[in-house]
Amino acid sequence: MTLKLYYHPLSSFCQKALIAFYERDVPFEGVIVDLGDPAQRAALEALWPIGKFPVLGDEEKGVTVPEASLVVEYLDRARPGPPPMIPADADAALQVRLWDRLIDNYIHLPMQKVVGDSLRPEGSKDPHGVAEAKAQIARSWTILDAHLAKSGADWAAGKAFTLADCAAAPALFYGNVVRPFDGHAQVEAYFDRLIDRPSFARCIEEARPYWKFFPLEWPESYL
Ligand SMILES: N[C@@H](CCC(=O)N[C@@H](CS)C(=O)NCC(=O)O)C(=O)O
Repeated sequence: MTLKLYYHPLSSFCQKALIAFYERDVPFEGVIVDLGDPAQRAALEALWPIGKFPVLGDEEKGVTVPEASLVVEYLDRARPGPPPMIPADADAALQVRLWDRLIDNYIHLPMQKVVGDSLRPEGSKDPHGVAEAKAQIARSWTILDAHLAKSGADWAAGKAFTLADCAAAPALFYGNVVRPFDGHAQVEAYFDRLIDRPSFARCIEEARPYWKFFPLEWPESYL
């Protein structure tokens, strides 16, 4: 086994990468990193100075791959096999990357902002930034809802499950906690498909023992 994934089961960006492993049953050695432990954080930073996970190590090739989208893309090349997370057709691949970027930048990162702010001590909170982040997520629900209605497809970038859906699953799961879907029927139906997908259902189950460390209240429907 030469693929090592440095991750934590509760981390949304790590779940994005894990989904791609589970979609194709790609074997890997998982290294759970506790960022609260200075030695483990230092070891992660030695691999990738930004100090964020997931990070993939391919020992056979001597390659380190940070950033969830790149981990998914690397897996497609290093362990090819159906279903590809990025289609071979260049135009289709562009759509997949577009929705991956939209979901990361306009749902996932604003969600992180809201969660991160809840961990700040009193006196250092950023209510204006949190309001902006929630408004951005709300706009994204509207945009995604219209996109899904127009495409009529089950998945974010068409008929096949791709990198865009790996991005969407945890972004919607945690995004809905900080800014609920609020009756966007297409987003809700898409979310139901994502949580029924065995790869993501497995991520949710693996994260569940760590839910107590999440700083916000889980929706009733998740419990
Ligand atoms: N752009 C990165 C973001 C990764 C990221 O933000 N990971 C979070 C966990 S979900 C993290 O490592 N946070 C630790 C920290 O910021 O100290 C990616 O796409 O992989």
